[in-house]
Amino acid sequence: MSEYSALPVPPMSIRFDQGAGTLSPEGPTLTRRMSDLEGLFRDSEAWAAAVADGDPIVYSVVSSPVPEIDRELPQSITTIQPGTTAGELWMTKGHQHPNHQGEIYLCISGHGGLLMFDGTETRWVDMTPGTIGYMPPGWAHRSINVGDEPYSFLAVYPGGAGHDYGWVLEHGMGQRVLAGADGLDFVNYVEG
Ligand code: PAN
Ligand code: ZN
Repeated sequence: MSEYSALPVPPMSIRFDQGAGTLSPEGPTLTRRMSDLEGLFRDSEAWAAAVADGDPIVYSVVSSPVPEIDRELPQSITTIQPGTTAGELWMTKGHQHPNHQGEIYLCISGHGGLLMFDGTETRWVDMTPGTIGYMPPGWAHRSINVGDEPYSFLAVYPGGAGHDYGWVLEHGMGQRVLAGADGLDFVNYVEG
């Protein structure tokens, strides 16, 4: 207990209430509506129409009280609603960790996918309850609900990792994921 004599948070247990979608004790909660996803869907007119038509909640993120600071290990649970916009499955914004640190996701419920992009190559991890997806340092990541019920997953990441959303706006994610007639359609990010 040398440098860390005053811990920001004590040792604790944290409970997730699946029905309510809440963590206890809780930290910040984020709600991402369609309007928060500007510039991310392939069809910007369909995106604008969805914003005008009720601006639905696409996903929410509940966090524990563990702070996003170096050496801490924050956690959050993201729940993405099922849906498509011009065929493109609903998703998170996606980001890169500027400090290039690893992260894990654990699927809790529903059916999703984890799309990773290192600027050149893309990777896809199918996420069903019990699956742990690993994002190595330097891989931008986006989560996508590929099912017809809400998709929830736990994220655990280094507190000093930071979140760079501009990276995805600039570089894309390599691919997009659309709902096809017989399953998922992966298309190139720019052409699709
Ligand atoms: C996750 C994400 C969360 C929301 O906790 O932040 O799923 O996605 P966006 O941050 O891309 O909107 C995580 O990867 N944290 O590092
Ligand atoms: Zn992350």
